[in-house]
Amino acid sequence: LSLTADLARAIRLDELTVQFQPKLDPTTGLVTGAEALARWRHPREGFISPDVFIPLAERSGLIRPLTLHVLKVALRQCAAWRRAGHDLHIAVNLSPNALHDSTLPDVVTRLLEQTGVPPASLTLEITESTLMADPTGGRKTLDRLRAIGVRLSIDDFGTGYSSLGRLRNLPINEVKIDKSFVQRLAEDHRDRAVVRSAIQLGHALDLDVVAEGVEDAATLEHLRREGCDLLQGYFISKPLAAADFAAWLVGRT
Ligand code: G
Ligand code: G
Ligand code: MN
Ligand code: NA
Repeated sequence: LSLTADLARAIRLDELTVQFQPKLDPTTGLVTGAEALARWRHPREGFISPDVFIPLAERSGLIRPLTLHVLKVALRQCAAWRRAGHDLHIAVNLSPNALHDSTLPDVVTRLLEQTGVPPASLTLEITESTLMADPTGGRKTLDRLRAIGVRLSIDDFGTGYSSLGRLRNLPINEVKIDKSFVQRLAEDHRDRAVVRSAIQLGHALDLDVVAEGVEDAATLEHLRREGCDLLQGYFISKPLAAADFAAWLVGRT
């Protein structure tokens, strides 16, 4: 209970920060964007994982202010990069309850207007299990977000038992193959088969295909050859604070 009060305060006082993990286009070698990942450094407990505080926020009614905070920080950062001449897009994670917030599309519209980030430069990542657990609940919100021009991505793809019929009918732009299939690609032929099928399925449905969890050069090269559109993982970079991200970006060109 007191951790909940601490989280409410953390959101208010900017104790909750955001890191950025680059996404690489393997055909050009260019960084095209970043995923925003929330971080909480508790004054007494130290770093608390999002795997702990996101579910806490969901249970305690704090997910709306938290999502708003991360969206705001991420879009402001994206706008700053774009002003500095980096044509980057930004991806933000949505948790299950965020889709049930009927004000979300209006909030997103307002934040896009305030920051000047083009709608198509914002991707919202929603886990496959969220989408499949609740086939109709969030659909209206998804449709309204798509109508704004925001991009939608299925996160952790491959772990949530999408039916092919559902996948075909969702208003999405992208699938993001879960890192559990990507991390051991180089050693495990079954993972290579799953990833190849996911890429082919995504492309057959006119979706962009992103892979996360790229941890070595062999995996990057394999995914490039297989036609994966964007890559993310520790081999490219771990998530970085905004200042470090800008320095890293400039340093690699
Ligand atoms: O880097 P990592 O430990 O941050 O992330 C752990 C999990 O927390 C991932 O599943 C990630 O999607 C999730 N996560 C990180 N930041 C956010 C956020 O701002 N909102 C939501 N809903 N999930 C997040
Ligand atoms: O669940 P989601 O995909 O949104 O969250 C991404 C999570 O994966 C974050 O916790 C992030 O820190 C982590 N991550 C990013 N790149 C790698 C990687 O190459 N290997 C591993 N094991 N985790 C990664
Ligand atoms: Mn994600
Ligand atoms: Na994921």
